[in-house]
Amino acid sequence: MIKDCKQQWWKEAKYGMFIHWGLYSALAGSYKGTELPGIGEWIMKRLNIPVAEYEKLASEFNPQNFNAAQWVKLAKDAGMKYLVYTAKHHDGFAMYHSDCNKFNIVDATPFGRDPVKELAEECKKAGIAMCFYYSQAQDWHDPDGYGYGPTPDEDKNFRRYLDEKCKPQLKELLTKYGGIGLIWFDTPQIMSYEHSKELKDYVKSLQPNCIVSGRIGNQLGEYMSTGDNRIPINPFDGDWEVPATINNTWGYKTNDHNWKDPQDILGLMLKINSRGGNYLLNIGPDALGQIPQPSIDVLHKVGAFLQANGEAIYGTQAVRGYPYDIENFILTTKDNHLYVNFTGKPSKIHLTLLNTEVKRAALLATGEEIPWEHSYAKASKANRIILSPPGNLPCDFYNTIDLELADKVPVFGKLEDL
Ligand code: FHN
Repeated sequence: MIKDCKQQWWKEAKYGMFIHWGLYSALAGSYKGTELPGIGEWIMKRLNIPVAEYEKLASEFNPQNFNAAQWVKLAKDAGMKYLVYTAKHHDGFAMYHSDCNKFNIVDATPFGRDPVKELAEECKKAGIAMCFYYSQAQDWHDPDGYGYGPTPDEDKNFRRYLDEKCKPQLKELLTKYGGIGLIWFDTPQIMSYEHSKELKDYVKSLQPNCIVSGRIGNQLGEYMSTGDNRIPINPFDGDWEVPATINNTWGYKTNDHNWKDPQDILGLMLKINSRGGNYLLNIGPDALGQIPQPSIDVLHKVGAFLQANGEAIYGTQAVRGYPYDIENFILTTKDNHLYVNFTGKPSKIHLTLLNTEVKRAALLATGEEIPWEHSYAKASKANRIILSPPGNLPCDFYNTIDLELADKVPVFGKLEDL
């Protein structure tokens, strides 16, 4: 089913910040000397930490270095347009001040501050959409949440959990912090169609413009959420998003050093945007509220590209019909502009099968015009544009040539015998 989230800001945003932060961040990937092999936020479940033991983490959770202004500034500098914060992950701990459940960062920790209040204020100032991740089905702290204890989920009183925790918390999130861009539901598991529908309707009744993410369950999401770190191989119709990590974990892990570099991240972003999607890139702050330095560094470098070349990203549409997969460039498009995002320092870029007239070719970052030649292969009726970028390129990792065309994209020829 083609999804339409109906919110223009989200369609144009293309790049957002995911934040996985919770009590699991304090364990940082190991418990009582046992190293967790997988993603950090699953430590309670995977290492069988009893609820009573896990609760004790709260009494020591004191992220003294949390600074909402710094986090939001990082998102802004990185060129991200929305921020999705884990208000409650599967461990059931609310990372905001919940009135209906004491297992939350204000009531259960010595920290005593409400990060959401601070983040929402900073987002508002910065023009970034504040959004929440909320684990609507799994709750390892509530006896009727999925995944709690050994009882099969089918035997739980999910209705009670919905009425006493999930819906009251959604109400808090959607009434206490101003306009919320979207709720990022996750892992619906065996939720019934009626339950997914009820939660979606509930969100809409509180904030009609708040988008309901793809993982509400039962195909009721307003955009398609791909698998984690999974990119559709072809341009994909409708609204969709790829949630993705910078290293291998969402929640902070001391020993995960498998950081992607700016070249990787930009390549992934361009690929996703080129196929019509949004890129939701995660950071996992630590127990003190500090964002790992490698994440900060990579986000700044990607941000530098976006500051110079953002026009080739924000508000773009999927590029449909270009028949070749060419290694050193990725195309993005908006109206009658085709953006050639290329790596390295090629002296020539061959763009074949472009069946329209080029009006102007220029580096997006500087406006410097680029010479191009046009050739036409009569037999295959194939047009070819050869671009000659300058030796001195303004940006690291990727540069962008803005081709102004006589027609709106798609304007590509078919693959035929040459
Ligand atoms: O189980 C979660 C996981 O911890 C993480 O939050 C990701 C993010 O997309 N979602 C689930 C797995 O897909």
